[in-house]
Amino acid sequence: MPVLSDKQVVHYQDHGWVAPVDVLSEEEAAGLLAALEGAEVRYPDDLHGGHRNNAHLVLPFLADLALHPVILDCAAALVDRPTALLNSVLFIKEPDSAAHVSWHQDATYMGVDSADLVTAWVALTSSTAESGCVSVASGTHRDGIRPHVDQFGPDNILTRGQYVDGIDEATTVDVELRPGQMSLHHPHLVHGSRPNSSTDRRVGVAFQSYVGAEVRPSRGEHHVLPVGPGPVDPSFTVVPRPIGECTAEGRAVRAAANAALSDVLYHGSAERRPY
Ligand SMILES: O=C(O)CCC(=O)C(=O)O
Repeated sequence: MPVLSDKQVVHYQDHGWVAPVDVLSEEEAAGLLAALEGAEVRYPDDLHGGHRNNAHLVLPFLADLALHPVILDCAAALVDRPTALLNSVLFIKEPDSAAHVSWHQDATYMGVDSADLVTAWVALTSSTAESGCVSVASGTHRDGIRPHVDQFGPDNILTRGQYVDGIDEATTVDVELRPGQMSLHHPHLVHGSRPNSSTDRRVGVAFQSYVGAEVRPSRGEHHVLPVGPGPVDPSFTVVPRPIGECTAEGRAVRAAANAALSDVLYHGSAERRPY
């Protein structure tokens, strides 16, 4: 039986997002959080806020999560024959921190020619209104890409600090998740998140995004992880799953993927951040 019910698929189509979806038990999520926090201690240069992209290329347990059958089953219900994962982002907000994400649409700078993609945002801690969970402007995926302004704010943890004006905050929905649950969102959905005013870390992994079989790069190189069963189009560069934590090979694969991603995300920008 598919993981997502027909009602959930219709909710996604109508609203541009669906949640919560159970991926891991709370115990499994706590195990992955401990594994991630252990890796942050062992490999501080590889895993920090300025180096948050594509950690699944150096951490086998994150690659396993990217290929979790529940996530892939949901992706297959929402896009046409998903073949690959473009990127992942560790969205970590420290306790009582000003870090936030401005209102934006993912597809704006992703450098692919289609919106047949879906992002899976998996909570490894609880993610609540107090801790700055993802908030969504429901239904905004229907109106195409809106103009974005880059602001590069110091506490804005989005790449260019890009934002869409005119979102009525009163109408947005806080997508609260318990550890191990995920939300799924459409690449045209306007979303963002507020600061973490709780006393705990808020840790989420965004698998951004699973692409349908007909999606192609429109700009730059894309280093992708195959998610099968169909072939990945040769216009994408296929990368391997890591075989150990932060190996020399894994680091090289990630560095190349992140350099290519930076060229895509910062296209046309005078400024670049390290992520
Ligand atoms: O984790 C957050 O606060 C924002 C996540 C986000 O913007 C995304 O997954 O596209």
